[in-house]
Amino acid sequence: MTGSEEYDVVIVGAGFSGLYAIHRIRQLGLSLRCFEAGDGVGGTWYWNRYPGARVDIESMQYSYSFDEGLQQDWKWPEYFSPQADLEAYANHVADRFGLREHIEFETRVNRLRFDEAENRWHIAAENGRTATAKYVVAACGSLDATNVPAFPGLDTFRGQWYHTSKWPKEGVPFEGKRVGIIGTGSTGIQAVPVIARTAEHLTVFQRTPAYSLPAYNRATDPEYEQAWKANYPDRRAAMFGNFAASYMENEQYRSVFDYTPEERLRILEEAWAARNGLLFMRTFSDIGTSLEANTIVAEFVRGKIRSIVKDPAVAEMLCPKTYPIGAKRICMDTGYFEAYNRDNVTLVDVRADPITEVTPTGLRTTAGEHELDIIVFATGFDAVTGSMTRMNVTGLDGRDLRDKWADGPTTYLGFLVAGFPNLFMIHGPGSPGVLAQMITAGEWQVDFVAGVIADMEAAGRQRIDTAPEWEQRWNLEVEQAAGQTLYNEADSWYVGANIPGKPRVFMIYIGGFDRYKQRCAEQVANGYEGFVFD
Ligand code: N01
Repeated sequence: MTGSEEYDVVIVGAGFSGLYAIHRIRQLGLSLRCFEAGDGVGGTWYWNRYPGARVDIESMQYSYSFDEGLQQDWKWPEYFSPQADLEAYANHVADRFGLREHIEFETRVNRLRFDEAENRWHIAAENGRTATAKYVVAACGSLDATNVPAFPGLDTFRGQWYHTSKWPKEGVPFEGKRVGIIGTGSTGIQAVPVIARTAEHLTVFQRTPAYSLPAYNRATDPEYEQAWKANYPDRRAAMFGNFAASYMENEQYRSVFDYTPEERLRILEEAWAARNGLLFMRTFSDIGTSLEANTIVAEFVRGKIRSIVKDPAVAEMLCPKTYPIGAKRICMDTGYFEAYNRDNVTLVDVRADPITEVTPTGLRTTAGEHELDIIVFATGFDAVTGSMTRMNVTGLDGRDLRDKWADGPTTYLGFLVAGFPNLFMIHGPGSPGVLAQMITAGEWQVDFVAGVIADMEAAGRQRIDTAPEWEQRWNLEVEQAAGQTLYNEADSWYVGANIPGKPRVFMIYIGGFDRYKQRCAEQVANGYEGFVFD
């Protein structure tokens, strides 16, 4: 379909939040259209098809809550779903609720311009599609703008190269191939053991070692599933009131220092043997806030790495020592460290021996050339802000969002940017985003935005904006919340450190999803305090 059509609402992205936004906003009786870059639904779980891609939050809770019939009917075969199951679920939801008819696929939005005379957004996509809308809901993901480091010579490489988040649907055969993978974050850690099983040789290029803990994935136990299905309303209610939008039970939640060293060790050993990584991180209450507590737990994890990896020199290279455990997103693996005990896996420390260029036949580091047939970039994303700024967004007075955010993103309550009226972000900077369970938190944010739009329409208002002073106030709350944790202690994508030149700002509200909800609701109840209407 071509031509500039007028809608009340345009939604960008048909991932989990975008799909729910279609469902929810349609209930308001407004006209809407969703533009999606891919040729299918699912967002993150559409794009990330790399070997081993799997969610690390239990699927019984990492799923929609808005429809009781859906959550009763759907069966999750595994505790932590692989990409294919999550994509199948997104497709089921799109069909079950008749959402697909509102989506235009292969329509990557690359221009969003606010026309202040009309109070409307003009939307354009790479394929030439144009539209206008009173409101835009940007549900375009926190981890979608791909980061491929600018190594010289990539265009000369005669083999194949892939970024993990743009993986070919038909898959990549590794049999008989010399494969190099750059990056050891959550993605690299999931891919390494799987690629190692079939590649002739796998060379892992590691810049910073990651703390990774066992995932303990397994087939869904029928009793566990039944316990969830019998109690979904209560458990969902608990999740909506929780700091991480997650369901937690049997919490042992006291300070490391409430225990003797022997008790601590026993608790940590029990946790390591039975709890997945995210639960392990909640063994004690102060792992994320006290450096001393954190160091005790980090040393325990380093001990585990040393006990798994047989070559002591390789084990030492794999031990993270330069930042607190949990200050970068904790990784969860299935056989990651064990993969280094295979004869066909080699580890290269590219901090000591940096990659200098891609050659026609491989990768060169300062120490020499590594001949490769396939290079896998598990190098992450221009996270949180990249999916917004790459759309070439201009607001009042033609101001570019990239200029506005040159020193770091500013938002009011994580969803509205001063000077960019009627543009609502889901999981935007300054929201709990990636530090809360994203499907549940996304549902809440979509409901919140739908409420704002409904109020606007009921009052006959044309424009909702905020003011820089309210952005400053909210940024201060975001900063203060982060300041009470150890998150600033690591060079992570949470602070933009993975992208050369990106300002170092902690971009996520870590004060808790529950607190965030309360703050949003308070400001609205207070007569939309901090908002500016026209
Ligand atoms: O990306 P990352 P990711 N030269 O940015 C390295 C979610 N996720 O795709 O640490 C050499 O974490 C970089 O090194 P360094 C999850 O939230 C969830 O793995 O910057 N190396 C790092 O090792 C996660 O946090 C799931 O020094 C370079 C790696 O590449 C987020 O997505 C699964 C480099 C990038 O790690 C992102 O994870 C997967 C360079 N120039 C992802 N540039 C689950 O739910 C970067 N690196 C399980």
